[in-house]
Amino acid sequence: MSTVGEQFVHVLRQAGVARVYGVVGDSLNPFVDAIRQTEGIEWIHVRNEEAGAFAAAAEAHLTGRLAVCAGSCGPGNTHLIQGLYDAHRDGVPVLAIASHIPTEQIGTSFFQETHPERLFVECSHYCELVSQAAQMPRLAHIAIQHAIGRGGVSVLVMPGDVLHRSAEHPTGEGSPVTVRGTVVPTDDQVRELAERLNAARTVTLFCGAGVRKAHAEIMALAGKLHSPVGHSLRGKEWVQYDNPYDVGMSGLLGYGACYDATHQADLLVLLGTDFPYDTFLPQRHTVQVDHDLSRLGRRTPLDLAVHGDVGATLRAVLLLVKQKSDRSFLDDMLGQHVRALESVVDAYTRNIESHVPIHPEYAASILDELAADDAIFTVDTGMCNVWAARYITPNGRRRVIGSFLHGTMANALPHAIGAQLAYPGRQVISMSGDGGLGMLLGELLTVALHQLPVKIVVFNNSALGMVKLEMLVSGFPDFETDHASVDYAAIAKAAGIHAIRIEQPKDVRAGLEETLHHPGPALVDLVTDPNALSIPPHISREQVAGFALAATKVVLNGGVGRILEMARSNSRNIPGAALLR
Ligand SMILES: Cc1ncc(C[n+]2csc(CCOP(=O)(O)OP(=O)(O)O)c2C)c(N)n1
Ligand SMILES: [Mg+2]
Repeated sequence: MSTVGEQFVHVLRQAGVARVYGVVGDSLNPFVDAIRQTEGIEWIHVRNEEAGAFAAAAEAHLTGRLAVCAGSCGPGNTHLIQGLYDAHRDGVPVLAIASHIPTEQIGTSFFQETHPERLFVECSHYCELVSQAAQMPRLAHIAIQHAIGRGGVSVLVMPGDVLHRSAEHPTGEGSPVTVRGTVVPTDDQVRELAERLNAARTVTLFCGAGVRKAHAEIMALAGKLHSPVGHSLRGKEWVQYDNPYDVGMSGLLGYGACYDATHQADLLVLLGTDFPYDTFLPQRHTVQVDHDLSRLGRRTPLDLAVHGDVGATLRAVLLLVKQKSDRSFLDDMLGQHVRALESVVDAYTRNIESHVPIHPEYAASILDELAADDAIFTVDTGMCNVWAARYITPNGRRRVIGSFLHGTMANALPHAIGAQLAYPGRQVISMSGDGGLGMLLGELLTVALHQLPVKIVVFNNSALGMVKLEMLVSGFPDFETDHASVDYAAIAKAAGIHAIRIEQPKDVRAGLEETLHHPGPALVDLVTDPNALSIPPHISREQVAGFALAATKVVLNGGVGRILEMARSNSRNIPGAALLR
């Protein structure tokens, strides 16, 4: 007769789970022992449960399959919360096991007592206490189905004594559903969408992460409508490549002509995007397509809301959409896009190859050049988001993930751990801020322990750069954002990781090459420029605000790498393009 813990691990195997991330401890021991004894599932020891949850989030994000993390009772599982919020916001299927104090002690203020079934409610679809052996394996199935079916986190709170008891019900052979179906819109909605697309003189498509797998359909629709195609940060990896209609990105980190294209079109079509910054949307003449009904219309009033997967909807509507003949709006926007990119690049990238300290944009552009065609980039919250958005060129095979919705620091390295375990053969690159790396520094030890060949590229500006920028923009003098220099290469070496520190721009290329080609774990500590945003001394508060605005524009409108080449080549395809240049 198996224990509840063994039965539970068996159910996880049936759901295709190959590993569980966490830190062992007391109430969790029966579960961990069941993993020890079970073929095909392993325990991945991390240094902080938060990192375990991030690693599971990355694995679920990249594979689309269920990933699992665990924390022991009380403090062990409260650590999970940051990574669980991240997974839940991203809608990726993660199951967390929060082990719990002995059932007979619940409610007595026992040692380490918390109430995980209350704590994790906000960052999960399903969060339940398993208080009897007889509830299993049913609750395990329900938790898994919630995570996969609704897309997000489920939490099972399991007291150690329950995990240890004998199972009361057979485990069964059934495997849970692990693939989601497609949401097909109604015929009426498809017809109405087609009518609006045909009636509008000019149409812009704005794409989010929900356009994954719909690249061909979007290109076909843009071709028929002569539509500019813009994207959010999360949509970029799915739609920006091989796209002759690209007008860039909208939002705080946006660039190019996306904002104008979305505001000047007669009709804006939001495709698979829950883009949160409503002030960047025109708030009129908008239709939206999304597989999640609850998202429709929550950022902007809609003329039409279509409930359907983007690919399925576009395949249906393409049959009814007529070819437009006038492409002047598209051509105007493509021309504007090139001009926007050219002017800022010229202004910002001069002398960048000899600029000391190393300019982060220079380093990011070389990283983009040298990285593998199918590399997975994990990106820290902070200025690394800006560098990745501008410089990492998508191609349909690369992946770029970050904490783009929850926006937490320190995600990149633990995300890289999950990514590398899920894809042992692929190049995984963690674009880490020095603040982010410092926050979960112990995960260097996880990388070393499991000999994960992740490549950690540290943008070490000795500053909380993004916040420095926010302070400047708000007219605050920057405060507590700059810190003493830390030699992360030395720390990594002490942890047993191959590492180099680079201070001169002339060494960046060779240093990145060496790091990327190193067969095992490797870190490159790039000492980057903290002064791009520094305030001249002795200036008034108003001047600070003015200066900050200018500095922000310089940085946020900064270089854009290979995007410019693509925009130039797209604009060359405009009939009469020579006139624009
Ligand atoms: C857990 C957490 N704490 C604080 C913040 C606020 N915050 C956003 S970016 C940032 C600075 C990040 O610094 P670093 O990792 O060095 O990146 P940089 O911007 O300097 O490139 C901070 C403090 C946050 N997003 N998450
Ligand atoms: Mg920094």
